[in-house]
Amino acid sequence: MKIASHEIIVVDNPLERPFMAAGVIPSSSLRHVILKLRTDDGIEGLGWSFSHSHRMLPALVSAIDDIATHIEGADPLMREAIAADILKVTGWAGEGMTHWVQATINIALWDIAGKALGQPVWKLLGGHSAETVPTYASGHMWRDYTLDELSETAGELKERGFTGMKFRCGAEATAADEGERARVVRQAVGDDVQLMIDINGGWDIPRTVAAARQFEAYDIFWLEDPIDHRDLQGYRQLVNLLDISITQGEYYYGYQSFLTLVNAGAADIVMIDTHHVGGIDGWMKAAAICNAAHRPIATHLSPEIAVHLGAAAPGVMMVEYMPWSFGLFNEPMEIDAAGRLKVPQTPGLGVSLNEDAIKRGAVTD
Ligand code: SMN
Ligand code: MG
Repeated sequence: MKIASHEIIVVDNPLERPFMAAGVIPSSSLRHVILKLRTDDGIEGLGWSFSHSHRMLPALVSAIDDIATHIEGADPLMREAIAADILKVTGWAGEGMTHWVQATINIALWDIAGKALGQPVWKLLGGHSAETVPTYASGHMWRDYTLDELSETAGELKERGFTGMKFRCGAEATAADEGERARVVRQAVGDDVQLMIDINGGWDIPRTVAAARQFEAYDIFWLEDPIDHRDLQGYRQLVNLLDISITQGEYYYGYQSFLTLVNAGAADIVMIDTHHVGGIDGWMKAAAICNAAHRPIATHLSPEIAVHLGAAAPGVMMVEYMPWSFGLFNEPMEIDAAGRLKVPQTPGLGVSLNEDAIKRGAVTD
């Protein structure tokens, strides 16, 4: 089996409501770059990347196109050889977009592997959870939500069956105001829902400690990315000082950086982003580092892929249920009566493109 050809499509997928996150532009849709990677025996693997910003997206599309051409003729099951070959010709560009390119290719290669072998990806990765994985609702309750909106949305998510959910803080004038957000969300959902708070960086240590003291009253399951991810000593201090679990890792590129993170004791729970670590193989390596350091893992974004990672790797505490690509695929991501995410049972990643949504959102310029 050989990689024979590819096609790239760029698609905007609308969001229910424009979102605000620190360091990320407000946007009303998410732009996806979808790679269809085809083999000489007729298998098509899907890989994808995405961004809220449209800037540099043409460069990413062009880079994926260039590298997909570069690997034509390779055996798609030889993923490590392909990754090394890609690194040889892209390493000069350093971290960042090179990981997005590697990830998009690697995800498509895994989809091909699953389809070629007739197995879901999670099982080929060494599955241990065949039915469901723990999940929490994300993608709502951004920083621009008022207290009333937070309360209403938290109640709705609980109604939908979620037993965990994340909301955002970090834009309020005082730590007490941040605490108010936690109070209304906790009040809306009662005692038996896990609540996470994401700051996306920007706080210093005194502000984090002051806010965490407020949050403690509302049984917050984790506090995510309060300070700059590069401040390893700061994170180590917070991990040691606070009772609330500190989660971080989504901003780290490459699986190797997770060794630095865990060795520094810079997180209670480690969040690994599939694209930032260069795809599914990179994610599994980062997860193994966390396993060895006895740190629980949370996935970041891309639930269609992350559900496989959660079903394959030991130590995955949570799969983030982020709805940004919902509608682009025919297969809904379903939660069961216990609020757990159902694991796909069909070969490969188990997703197929919804051609209507692709046509509707096609970006042609
Ligand atoms: C997040 C990630 C990417 C864009 C916006 C928000 C957030 C999360 O940090 O963890 O979901
Ligand atoms: Mg986050």
